[in-house]
Amino acid sequence: MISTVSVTPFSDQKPGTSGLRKAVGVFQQPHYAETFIQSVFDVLADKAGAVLVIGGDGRFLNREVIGKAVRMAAANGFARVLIGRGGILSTPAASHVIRLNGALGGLILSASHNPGGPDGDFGIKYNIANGGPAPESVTGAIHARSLVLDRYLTLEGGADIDLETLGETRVGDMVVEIIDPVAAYADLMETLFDFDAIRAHRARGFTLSFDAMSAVTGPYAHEILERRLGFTPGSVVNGVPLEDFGGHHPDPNIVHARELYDRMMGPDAPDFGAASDGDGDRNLVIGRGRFVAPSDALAILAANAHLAPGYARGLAGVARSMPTSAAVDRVAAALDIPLHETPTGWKFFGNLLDAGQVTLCGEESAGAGSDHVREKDGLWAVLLWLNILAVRGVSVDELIQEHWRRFGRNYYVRHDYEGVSSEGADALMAALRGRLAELPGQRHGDLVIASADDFAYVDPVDGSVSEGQGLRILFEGGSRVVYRLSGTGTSGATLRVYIERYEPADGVLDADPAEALSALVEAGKAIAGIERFTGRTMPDVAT
Ligand code: G16
Repeated sequence: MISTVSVTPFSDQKPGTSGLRKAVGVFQQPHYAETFIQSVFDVLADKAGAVLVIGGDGRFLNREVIGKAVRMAAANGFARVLIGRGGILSTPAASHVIRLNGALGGLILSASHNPGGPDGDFGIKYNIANGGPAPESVTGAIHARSLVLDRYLTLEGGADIDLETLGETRVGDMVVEIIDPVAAYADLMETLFDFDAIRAHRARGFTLSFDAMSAVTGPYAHEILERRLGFTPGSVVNGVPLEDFGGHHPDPNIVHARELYDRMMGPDAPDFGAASDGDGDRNLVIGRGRFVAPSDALAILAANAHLAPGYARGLAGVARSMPTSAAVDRVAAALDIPLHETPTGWKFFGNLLDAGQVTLCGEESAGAGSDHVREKDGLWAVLLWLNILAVRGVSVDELIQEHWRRFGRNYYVRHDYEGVSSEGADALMAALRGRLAELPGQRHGDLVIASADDFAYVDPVDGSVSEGQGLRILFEGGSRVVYRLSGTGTSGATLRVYIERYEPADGVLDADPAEALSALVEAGKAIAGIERFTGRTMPDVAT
């Protein structure tokens, strides 16, 4: 029986860069998850008879919220929901399942790279029929709806849904199908990459270590890397998804994937090391003795993608988020293909991918992907690297050095000031925004500011405008510092400062980035008054 439950509307729970992300305790408040889910359902036309995909990264609350979402989907008229076994679907796999099954959309339950467990974070994100994150027009409508919503619909009673058994059952009039979360995704990967070439490379002695960080990619990596490609069992570590990620912070960077990093820099390093995040859309790649910065990785993948069967025809174009380094721009110029610069957030790539204007896209925040799905994709990136290395027969270090010798190097670092007060962070951004016009011509040591602006984006496909997407300070010679506030944190504010300097191909290519960027780092601190507004002299994380 359908029941209507009265609720108080949200006062202000605005979805961020990637859906609604909050501390677990917030999601445990009565009717909180339901209020958001009903707000999503209320803005969707054509629910009746439609298919909905539901899955998550296995974190604490995943199963509970799936139960709520299923009952609500039945009460809201969906005909069918597809759920990954155990409630598991990586974000890219969910994107693929939505596309493959002609679903109206999907609910992805994840807080991505944020920690999990009772004291961690939880999140819900809605993806649309193209498999990608809802664009701002939809997230805006969901937010507006949540501010006035006074009821939700659910189905009363009934047994708990068995998430472990593949096959179909019914909840009310709706069919619930539990699907294998891995198979279709692994099959898709086999169509894009030359698994024979990778297997042959492995047989020649090539070794790898993949750290699934006790998050969602474990089952995918075991199946693809160990079973289908034949890498030695044990090549995948931390391969069982845990509700609290085993206490790890499932963010694949050199701080949180330290064990992998240390191993890759040590005497017993395998040839290739990689990690993915909570929901499987980010990637970290480290060759033996060589860390690869995400912006460089995007450029290298773009330059070599044609070596994989799925991209043998070349790339229609490439896209990167504005704070991502311009390394890929040089590749696009050499390939004579368009380069698009979008705001931060995967949702901004969706229209370009749908319109066939770009094939590959990526971000400095360890995300890369292509038109095979509408999300960034951690394991996809790993497989593209493996395919390229297998064909080229070079090491990661050789590949990256060769790339710099051809295109030059964009030295790059991102400084994160985490958990600063929202007031301080907002005041810093407002003050800097107000001074942009007076900055050109200002001198900081040898650095002279050439221009300064607040990044705005006009979507070339639908003409929508997104303003206030980050403050850019460009110096004479092409170096730059960018400031923006994170849209994915859950406590206080995180100030991100992105620092970049280009070194031409005949310059010094193998310097320590911290040294190569030290003057810019200091200028960046001074220009924004970081210490004055945040009380911090040093970032918490430099990646
Ligand atoms: C999300 C988006 C990414 C974006 C990142 C930025 O990543 O999907 O496209 O680059 O947020 O985060 P912030 O706003 O904190 O800089 P994820 O992996 O958290 O879904």
